[in-house]
Amino acid sequence: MIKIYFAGSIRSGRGLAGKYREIIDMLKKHGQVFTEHVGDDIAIDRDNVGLTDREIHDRDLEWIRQSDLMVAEVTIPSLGVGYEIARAIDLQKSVLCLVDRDSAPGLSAMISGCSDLRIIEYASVDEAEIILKEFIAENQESMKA
Ligand code: 6K6
Repeated sequence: MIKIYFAGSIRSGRGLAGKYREIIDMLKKHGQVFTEHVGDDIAIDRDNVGLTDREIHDRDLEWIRQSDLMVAEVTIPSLGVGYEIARAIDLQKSVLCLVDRDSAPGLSAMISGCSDLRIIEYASVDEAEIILKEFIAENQESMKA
């Protein structure tokens, strides 16, 4: 089963948490998602209670190492998401960035200008699903090769 790291804003704003949840639910049909809590405020508190920021960082980085690919929802600019994307690229992971066409404040040039990233605008989660299915299938093919 393909292992997926989903990244989305936490301390940088939770305005799109519902979208994250829908995307995560869709990704779960295709593989194992390490970071389900990113779509769920109650789970963020439950899964991280008692953990220091160092422990959260080290655990999340280990999940990035173990993952086959990363899907990052980058509409809300987030230091944590940008950092995770950079670490995933350094670890040679495939990274797909999703941008909500209606609510994007403008992507950082360090994301939009990065040739290691695939960046896709989407208007609905149904539209994103088509793109994500292709991305997952491509990665499954290259894992077999
Ligand atoms: C609870 C309340 C506030 O923060 C927490 C617990 N924090 C985190 N728990 C799990 N993952 C985290 C946490 N903070 C950041 N991350 C990781 O960075 C997630 O995998 C997200 O993809 C990303 C969010 O970064 P920020 O800078 O928006 O918080």
